[in-house]
Amino acid sequence: MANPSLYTCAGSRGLRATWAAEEAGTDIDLKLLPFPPRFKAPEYLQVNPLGTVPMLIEGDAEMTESCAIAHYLATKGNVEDLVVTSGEEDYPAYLDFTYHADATITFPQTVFMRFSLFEKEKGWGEAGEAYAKWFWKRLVKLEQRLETREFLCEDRFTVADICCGYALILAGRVGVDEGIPQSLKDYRERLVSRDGYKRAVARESAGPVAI
Ligand SMILES: N[C@@H](CCC(=O)N[C@@H](CS)C(=O)NCC(=O)O)C(=O)O
Repeated sequence: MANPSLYTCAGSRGLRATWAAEEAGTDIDLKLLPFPPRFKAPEYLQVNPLGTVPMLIEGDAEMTESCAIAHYLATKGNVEDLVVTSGEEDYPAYLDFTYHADATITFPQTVFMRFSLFEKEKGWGEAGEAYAKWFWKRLVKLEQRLETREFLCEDRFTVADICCGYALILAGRVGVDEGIPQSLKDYRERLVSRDGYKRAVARESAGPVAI
């Protein structure tokens, strides 16, 4: 069977997927698009009517959620312990943090980005700042979990770290770092120092940048 195709924009939430593939040693065909693809590569709407990235296609399978794609690609490689399975103690926490990453943490960040960066000429800057504050408040769960741990689950690096870690990485890139506790900045440092992360960034840097 052909490699899965991953459509993404460099630095976007698709980095979760590229990173998971690199950590797992999963072969993918990386298809880099300019951001935002709905305007700069409108033909992409034929592939994904949502216009969002990332999107993974493998045979008849189509996926458009970055955290689900990261989990999927992590299970297709040659590294066994990147996901937590149902027999393990931290399985509920693994699922929870993997979903938490986009639904609860990245969501207010993206509203900040829209209001304060992409469409600031509309006068929405103040609302954007409020979303940045909301994002910082929502980091409390990660902060408490990592008080006694190096990684989120099972004392090892997993896709839950990739998914939540990406939100912290994005925060640094878009200028909402000031409300991030030092312990989470240290955690982020541990994540970005991984070879798998560096390889993923290098691979994506061959294409257009998302933010
Ligand atoms: N929940 C989805 C969100 C996907 C999403 O909104 N991606 C952004 C980029 S990070 C996007 O494609 N924005 C451009 C647009 O909506 O036109 C995920 O985690 O993959």
